Amino acid sequence: MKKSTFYLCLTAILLNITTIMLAVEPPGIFDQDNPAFGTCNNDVPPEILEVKIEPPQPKSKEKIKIISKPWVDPFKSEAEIIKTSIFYSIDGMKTWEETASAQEGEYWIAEIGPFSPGLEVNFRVVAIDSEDNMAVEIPPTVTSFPPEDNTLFSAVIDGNDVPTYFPNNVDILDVALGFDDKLVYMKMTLEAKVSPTSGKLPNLYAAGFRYPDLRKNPITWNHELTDSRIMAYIPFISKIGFFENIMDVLTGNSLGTIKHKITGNSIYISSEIEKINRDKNISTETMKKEGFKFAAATIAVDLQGINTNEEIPDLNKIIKLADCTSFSIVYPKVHTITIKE
Ligand SMILES: [Ca+2]
Ligand SMILES: [Ca+2]
Ligand SMILES: [Ca+2]
Repeated sequence: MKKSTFYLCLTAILLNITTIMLAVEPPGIFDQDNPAFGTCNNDVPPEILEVKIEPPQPKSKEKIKIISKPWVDPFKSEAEIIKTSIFYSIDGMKTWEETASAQEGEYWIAEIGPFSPGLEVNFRVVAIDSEDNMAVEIPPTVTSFPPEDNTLFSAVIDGNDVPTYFPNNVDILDVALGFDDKLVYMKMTLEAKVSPTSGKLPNLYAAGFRYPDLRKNPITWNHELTDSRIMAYIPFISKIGFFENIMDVLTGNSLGTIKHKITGNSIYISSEIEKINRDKNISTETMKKEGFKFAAATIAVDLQGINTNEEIPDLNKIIKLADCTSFSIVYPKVHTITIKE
């Protein structure tokens, strides 16, 4: 038995958690072999263990090697890194150029430059594995709300899914994140206009943030997103915000200070970065350095099922997954090089 399978079984037995992300899709209006779920049970994203440049203090006329070490924990996932890209900016992070990295053993190496003296070069690393999960560095460049598109960056991989399985208003096309010093900004884009219901059931648009995540605690699994911080919108009951967990989305209150805007096919929500962190003993700075786990899903929810006399409603009965994305480790950071004479 694989170690990860063992942990899965052990956790299932120990915790008996009900969840939005079932290994077997829940019955209901979306009860088919839904391809929109993609690889959402392969939830161990890659991380970026190391990023360095050579030479360490590049001069003009010198090419710069960017050497990164992305990794997927082989005890938890069979996936491998298949692509690592460097995105660099020489105009103060307004526009970005992509350069692919070449694999050399456990390192991925890209070459940029040379650049003129005094220039500030920013770069960020994005690594993708064979399950479409990624590790992504996202610079803190947001200056307004809703954020400008060029200050937001794709944080997961998804796309247009087969329309026969569910309406386009719950088909996630992209989820982008952005940051400033204090806030995290999310933009979820659907294929059709954001709307209150699918069939008879209200829609729930959700993005899960998890820190600490399964990298620190091996006895967690894909269902850990149920207990993540969740940015969510339920248009049917005008509920929007950043919530402690999935139950609070349905019955509790939002955390922190929320801004939101709905424009056609897109949902924008912002909140404080520090609210992502579930462990008060770990600083927000450490969390930024280590990155947090992220994924998004759209869900049809039976709100009437919550208003029963049961103290804890059975999430399996009231929640039906429509679309879900791949998983990422998101690092709110950017690398900066100043070119010497
Ligand atoms: Ca999908
Ligand atoms: Ca579609
Ligand atoms: Ca989709």
